[in-house]
Amino acid sequence: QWDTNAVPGRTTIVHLFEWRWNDIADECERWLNPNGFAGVQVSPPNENLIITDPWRPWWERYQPISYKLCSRSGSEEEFKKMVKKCNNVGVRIYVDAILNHMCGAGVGSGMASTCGSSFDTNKESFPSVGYSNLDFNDAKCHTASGNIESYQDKYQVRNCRLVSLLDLSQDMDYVRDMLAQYLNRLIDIGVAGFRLDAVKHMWPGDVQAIIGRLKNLNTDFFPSGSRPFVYQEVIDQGGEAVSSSEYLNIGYVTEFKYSINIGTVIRKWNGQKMAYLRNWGEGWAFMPSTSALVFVDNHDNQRGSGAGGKAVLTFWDSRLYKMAVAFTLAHPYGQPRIMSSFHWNRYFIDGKDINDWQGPPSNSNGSTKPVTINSDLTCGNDWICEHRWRQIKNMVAFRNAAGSSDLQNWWDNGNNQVAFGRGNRGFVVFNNDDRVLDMWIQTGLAAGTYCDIISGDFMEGQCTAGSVLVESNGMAHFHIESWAEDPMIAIHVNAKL
Ligand code: QV4
Ligand code: CA
Repeated sequence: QWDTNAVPGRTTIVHLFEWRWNDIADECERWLNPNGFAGVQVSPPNENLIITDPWRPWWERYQPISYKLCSRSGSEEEFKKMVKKCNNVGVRIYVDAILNHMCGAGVGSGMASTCGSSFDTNKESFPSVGYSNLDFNDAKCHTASGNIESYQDKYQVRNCRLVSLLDLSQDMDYVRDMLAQYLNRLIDIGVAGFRLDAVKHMWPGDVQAIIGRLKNLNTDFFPSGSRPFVYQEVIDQGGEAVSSSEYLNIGYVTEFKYSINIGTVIRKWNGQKMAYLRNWGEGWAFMPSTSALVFVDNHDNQRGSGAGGKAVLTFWDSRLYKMAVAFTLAHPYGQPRIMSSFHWNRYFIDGKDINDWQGPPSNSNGSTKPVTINSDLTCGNDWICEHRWRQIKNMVAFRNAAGSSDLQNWWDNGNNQVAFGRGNRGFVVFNNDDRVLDMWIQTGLAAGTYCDIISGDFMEGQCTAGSVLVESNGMAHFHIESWAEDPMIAIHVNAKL
């Protein structure tokens, strides 16, 4: 549960939010494998409610109708093909699994679902799973609305409905069976693990019991005895009845403080400065590094929901975002996940984005548009593909090169110019001040010329842009203008001339 099951030497997970299975399969072969990505978090593959008001929001996929594998991302056959193709090139698949609930309570009945399964929310009936009203928590919830009304009461948080979503009783054998069966089917297909949705809203003992029923991974792709990697979505910024520490013995947990704080520091809000990142990680009261799933933004907080508010950095603030992602990938704390987004018509009215619901680029019949690739290797059809941005793609390689080397040779100017190395494997320098950085700094690297993988690529033994000369004593000279498009430099041993 704590091993990503990645191919050795690969470290970074990318969330290909709302991508089609066919596109992910292609991306594994043409981009993720050649660039050393560890794996992909995919959107929920199971059947969900079709919502038409608003028109096909991305969040309809968080309203399950059954565990059949058909969704806007594709069919069961396509899903299987993707898993196989990706595994065959050493890229793992992690499934976003919704175990807490089914669809919203007020939906009614019908067959407006992505595989056409019927349901009736008035009777709490989901025939294709066999759930009836006996399988939901209603009797255990004591709020007037039946919804979670206070996050200060752990019983409400676990036993009442999250925004009216029908709340499953994970303490019941039948529910545990259905959920474990769903996950085990995915394991048989060859997935490497799970992002568990809304874990704060399930009792730790119940989550544990379900995970305990899971098989080992499919030996066509993994060594025998391999356990699924598990990372649990628990938003804990402090101040609530439920804390992330309750789940650390089950698997990894999302560290939302990471996302909120890295945004605040890089934006230089609240008097924060990069020099304070010297003790980043546990020193900032984050959970232990070996439990922390870390990210600059996720699919919720990049559009203002979840947690983090306006501090969160996203592709919309690309310059600062690249710095935050580069810092995250250079720093040894946590298991990183990077976001790959689609464009939506963000439009703020009174501070609220009225289009935050918009789903992926789609055709008029609601089908998701394919990811097209432009000649400059960026994506078309409104797919942002942050994971293809040179600076981000090359920092994934940096993290792979750094491996388990310790953070060393920290340097800062007491303000927003900082630098650090990873043993003798890699070194990064950031200038987030409004004055030039012009310094000799100890890198800890062996003498030689290294490509700056931020301003260019290391290709066929050459640097396509800047390079850094490390002297025999490990010192190197760095010059970074404050107005540079990317005010940072990164070098590592796998991009050495
Ligand atoms: C609304 C009202 C309710 C009302 C109900 C009925 O808010 O009070 O009772 O109508 O009329 C959508 C709508 C939401 C609506 C709900 C039910 O946005 O307004 O309720 O459907 O019809 C995603 C979206 C949600 C969306 C949900 C289901 O973010 O907006 O709700 O999908 O479609 C907490 C949790 C954390 C959660 C986070 C967002 O602790 O677990 O909120 N994060 C995860 C996912 C997230 C997902 C869910 C959980 C739910 O990352 O994407 O929510 O699966 O912090
Ligand atoms: Ca619950």
